[in-house]
Amino acid sequence: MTKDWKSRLANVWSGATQMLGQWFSVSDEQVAEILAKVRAQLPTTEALLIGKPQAGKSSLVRGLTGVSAAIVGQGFRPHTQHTERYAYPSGDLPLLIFTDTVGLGDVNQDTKAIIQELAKNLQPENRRAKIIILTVKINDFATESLREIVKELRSQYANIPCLLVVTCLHEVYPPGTDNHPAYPPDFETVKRAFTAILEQFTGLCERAVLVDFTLEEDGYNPVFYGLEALRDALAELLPEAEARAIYQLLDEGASEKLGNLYRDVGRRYILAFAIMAAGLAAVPLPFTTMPVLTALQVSLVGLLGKLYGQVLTPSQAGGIVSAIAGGFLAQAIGRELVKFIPGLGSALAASWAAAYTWALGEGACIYFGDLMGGKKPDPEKIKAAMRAAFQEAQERFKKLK
Ligand SMILES: Nc1nc2c(ncn2[C@@H]2O[C@H](COP(=O)(O)OP(=O)(O)OP(=O)(O)O)[C@@H](O)[C@H]2O)c(=O)[nH]1
Ligand SMILES: [Mg+2]
Repeated sequence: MTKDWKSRLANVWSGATQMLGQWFSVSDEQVAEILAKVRAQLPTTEALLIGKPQAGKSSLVRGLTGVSAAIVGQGFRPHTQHTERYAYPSGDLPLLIFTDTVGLGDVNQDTKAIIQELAKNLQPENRRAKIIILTVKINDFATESLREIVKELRSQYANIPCLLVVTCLHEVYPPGTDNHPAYPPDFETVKRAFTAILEQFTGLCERAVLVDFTLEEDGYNPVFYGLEALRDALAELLPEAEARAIYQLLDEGASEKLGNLYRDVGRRYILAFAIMAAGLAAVPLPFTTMPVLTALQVSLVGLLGKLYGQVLTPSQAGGIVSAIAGGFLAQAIGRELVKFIPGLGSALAASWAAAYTWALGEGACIYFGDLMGGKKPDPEKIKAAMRAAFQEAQERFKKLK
């Protein structure tokens, strides 16, 4: 009896490890195909950033993604005359797409051409949630051409919401103020300027928020003052799924400051992928979850590799996924075996998929970090780090359903 039970378990086990082999060996075409399907289901937000030069558009991208606009979505789309597009975390699997207006001067430039190009980005050719984010400095009242652009866009696309983000608050703080007050700031100077700007944009925006997104070296605390208000305003204007994704992306755990620049940026990407993994585990797809998860992770590892200066094809990335995940996974699933094997148990729990993706990303960062430092990656060190990351992440992602 016991023997029988044991041999059955052994069979299940060997079946599972065989399946593991299959899951990890996805061809480049399969990865591309799966990612295309996943992409179509992602709660992606397209944010159209409109504002004068130096108004703080790129800083908004940094606040929302934790990475600079220069790093977000490198090479996502060729430059056009007036707009540039960035995708986060990647062009393959974007959760946020920013369209940045460039060259929107104070002087009445070719406003018509700019409007035309912006309007192209708002066309409903996909089911992505869209929002216009209008960025204005708190001490800038020369906003005629901005208003003209917004008015025109809104008359063409009445159902796309517009959020007014008023930046650079500390520039109008009373003299002698060397840090932010509790949010929202109730300085008379700020209130007066804000009211004046609101008046200018009456009827053009659904909501307005005050922010001050400084640089670390400016010495202001917090660096992203008003980020929660911005998040809440965005969430309120977006459909539910997209709003939830933004909340998760700005989860306080991820914005902790980290010493290591690569790891810090890497974790931003890992978080985004963990969130996608959770979403996919929860949403029934027309195919089993595990290959999708693998494709997602192959894509994540490819992206992290790029960050560390390694260009990888999907199959090379897949090789790394299986190399660093293999041993870890066999251990981690020991307990959850039944749940884990498609057909035997329920779909992967969302928090499990997220935690596993997170741990894998952490492992990959160590792997690439070692390579970059000219060291041979140490499998034991990677496995130990993944175990720790997995446990911590499971706790953290418990609330993802
Ligand atoms: N104090 C403060 N500085 C800001 C804020 N937003 C942006 N800045 C600073 O203003 C400068 C321009 O900000 P960016 O975010 O690059 O502005 P931008 O609109 O992307 O500028 P262009 O890309 O040149 O059009 C940078 O030095 C930022 O650090 C803000 O809210 N508060
Ligand atoms: Mg910019």
